[in-house]
Amino acid sequence: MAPRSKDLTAAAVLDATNGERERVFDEFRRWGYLEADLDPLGLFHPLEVPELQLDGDAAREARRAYCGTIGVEFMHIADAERRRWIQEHMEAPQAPVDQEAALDHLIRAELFELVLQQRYLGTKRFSLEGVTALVPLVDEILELASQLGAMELVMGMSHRGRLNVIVQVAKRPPEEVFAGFEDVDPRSILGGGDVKYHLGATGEYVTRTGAKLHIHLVSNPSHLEAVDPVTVGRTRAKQDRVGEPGKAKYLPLLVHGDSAFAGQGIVAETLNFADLPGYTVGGTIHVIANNLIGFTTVPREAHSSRFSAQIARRQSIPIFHVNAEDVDAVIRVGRMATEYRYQFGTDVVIDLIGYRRHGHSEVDDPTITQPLLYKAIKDHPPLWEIYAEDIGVEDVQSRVAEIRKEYETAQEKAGTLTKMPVLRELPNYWDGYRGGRYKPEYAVETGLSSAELAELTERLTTYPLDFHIHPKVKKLLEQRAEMGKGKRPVDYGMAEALAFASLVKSGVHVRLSGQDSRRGTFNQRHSVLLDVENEHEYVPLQNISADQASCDIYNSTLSEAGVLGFEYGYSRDYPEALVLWEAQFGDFANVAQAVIDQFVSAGEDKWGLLSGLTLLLPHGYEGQGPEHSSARIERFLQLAARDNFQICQPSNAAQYFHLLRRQALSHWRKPLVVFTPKSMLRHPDASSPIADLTHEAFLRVVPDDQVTDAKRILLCTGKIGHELREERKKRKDTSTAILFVDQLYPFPEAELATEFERYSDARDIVWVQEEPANMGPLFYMLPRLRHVAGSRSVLSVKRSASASPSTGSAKAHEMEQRAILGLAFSSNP
Ligand SMILES: Cc1ncc(C[n+]2csc(CCOP(=O)(O)OP(=O)(O)O)c2C)c(N)n1
Ligand SMILES: [Mg+2]
Repeated sequence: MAPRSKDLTAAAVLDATNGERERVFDEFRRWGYLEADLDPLGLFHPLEVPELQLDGDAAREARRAYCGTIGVEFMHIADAERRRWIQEHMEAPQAPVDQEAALDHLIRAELFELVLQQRYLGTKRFSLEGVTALVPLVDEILELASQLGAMELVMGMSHRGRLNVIVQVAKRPPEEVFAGFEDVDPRSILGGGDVKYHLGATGEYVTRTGAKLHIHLVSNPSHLEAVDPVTVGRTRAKQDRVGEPGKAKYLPLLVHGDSAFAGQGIVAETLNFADLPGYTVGGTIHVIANNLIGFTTVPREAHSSRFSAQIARRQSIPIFHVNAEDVDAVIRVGRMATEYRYQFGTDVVIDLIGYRRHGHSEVDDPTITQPLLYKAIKDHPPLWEIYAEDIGVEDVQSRVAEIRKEYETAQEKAGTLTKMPVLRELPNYWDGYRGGRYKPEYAVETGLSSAELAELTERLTTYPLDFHIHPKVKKLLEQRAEMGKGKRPVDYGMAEALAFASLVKSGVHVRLSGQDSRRGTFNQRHSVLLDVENEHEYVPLQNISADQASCDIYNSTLSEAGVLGFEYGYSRDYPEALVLWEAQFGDFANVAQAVIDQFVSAGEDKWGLLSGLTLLLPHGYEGQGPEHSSARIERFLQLAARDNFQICQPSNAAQYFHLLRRQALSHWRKPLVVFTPKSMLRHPDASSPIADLTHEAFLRVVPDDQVTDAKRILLCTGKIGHELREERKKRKDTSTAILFVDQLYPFPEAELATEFERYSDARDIVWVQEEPANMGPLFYMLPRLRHVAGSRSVLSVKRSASASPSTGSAKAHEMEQRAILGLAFSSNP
């Protein structure tokens, strides 16, 4: 039956009303956050958005949802379902909040700072006051996350409020933190250790509903935001260890400063990992502890966007701005953000807007640079006071006195401690791995039998019958098959494939990432075969044996600091794996210098934390100009001390094979820096007979088996050694021994002494390098060589000191190279 016309009209009116209401709401959904009431001090004024100057019931309702103390940016999210999710949650009535618990968190957080302030006046603690709502916020995140399957929170944060978080979130007993202020045991860490607001901590959190969550606060350096990719990489490793459920079980949380979030590029690099197969962790929760200041710098000087959080807008993820003094709203945001992360598996950003009670640190006077702001802050009551009044709690003073007493007792206890407490426990997968100085007992045999090599070769060079392979790759695999059979010398690409294959076969997980690493920048790897007709992938390294470990090789984003940080983090939670990061050219590693300085080289010294991360850095002077020649060997050697890492340049394919296997199989867990070849990748001089892969182990110094009775010894590392041997052949020289130092650090003193003894008639020992005098290993080698050489003279040949690593002219390079070779063989270099 057709509807009567009266119904039609009513429906049309209803439609029109709904349409109008939706239109009004949409304006507020889109722009509401700009008019939201976000700053507790009221100094960061809401904007007046023309589109929102609307009257009527719908506008009033929409304003209540979107311009209160929560402002959410979400209309840039491409996915309609996700927008609808946010919309429904923002427009729904508010669920009740456990206000008593929230008040308790606030009092605890504020009093902790107060006791520190009173007992340790004049020391830095980077107080949380002004954004103490962080504590009930994290509590709510943990409450929800545990309901949704989380077992562990992996948390990265910098200085601000860190000590408070160690006590309130990681649940370390407060006396452990106070002990840091007492500096109870300085002798135990002479020359090492770190300041108290950088150390990591672990603990157990019990949620309001009684669930237990492990908390892991990651150690971090002063370098703001450098810990971000490390935290995410650590989370990924923990997740990978347990397979698919890992994404729910391990939740990463990053707490950022507002200035740092906007200013540090590594934030953008880390955000960019969110949805990438090799790097995703199913969503990181980002919290900006936004005090609207960075040291003395105000937002209008710190970012070109209205909110520091807006760097995250390039991603299809929500940004929740919330007034840090509306505690209930903060908790509501924590709930929404966590549910969203679990629902959609993406990052979310919470911009917690408050203020900073004191100066940047407590020894800094902020009234010099922000006199008016600090006048306002001086008269502003602490949040617990405001909240207690809001929710009508009367006997709050007795609660305050009780908590203060607890902290004071803890503080007195700290004064009686004689040993610095260790704030963290290591997971048991670190059992059996060793750091510290190298000991001979860490040596491992790395050779494989011919039969094993043949079997691996077979797996590496075959693919399904119906696979349409690219003709060039086909040829490469045919050549590799010949290499495995000893019909052709093994090159670096094959040596690496055999090393990886042998490791995964024996159960060692291999993970390598870097720019264009799947194919290899120099066309040398081809770890993934692509069917030319349908682009289906076949990965020989994933088809080695039925019970093999996985071999994951990823093309990384075009980032160095972020990716290296991630892989360092990964290595921290997967000590049994061979984890490698590859630079496209070695020089690009300097973009990741902060990660190298702060984590890779110093992590053990500062935090007692080990890593077996391997860096592959293509290096060598080949006339490609200042930027593609040098991986800056000198920088790594300068960082080397107390056996903190291994620095090697394998001179041939077999050496590379043994080195990779040594790194995975030894229980000495140290970062390994490998200078890898470019032009020598397939060069016959640097290729190896397959028999060399059956030898016992990596040679720190590669002896010269062509000269027995030398008058001179040329010492070098890398490509130049092959050029020197070629030159020697041309000159028909039989009195010069040429040795490769394949391990630069730890210094192979015993091996060199043996070689020098072998050539007892050699009077001159000459260090030859391609690098200019102010670069390369020269500064490092000379004093050490003199020590080993005794009365013999130690000379050197190198390029003249230079401000840039090399010439930009290929011809000039050739001339220089000839001069080096000539000098090396002249009697008076
Ligand atoms: C990479 C880096 N650059 C500079 C500094 C020095 N520094 C320490 S804290 C700070 C201000 C940080 O401001 P913000 O990110 O807003 O955090 P807040 O201290 O306000 O919590 C600066 C510049 C640093 N630690 N790291
Ligand atoms: Mg700040």
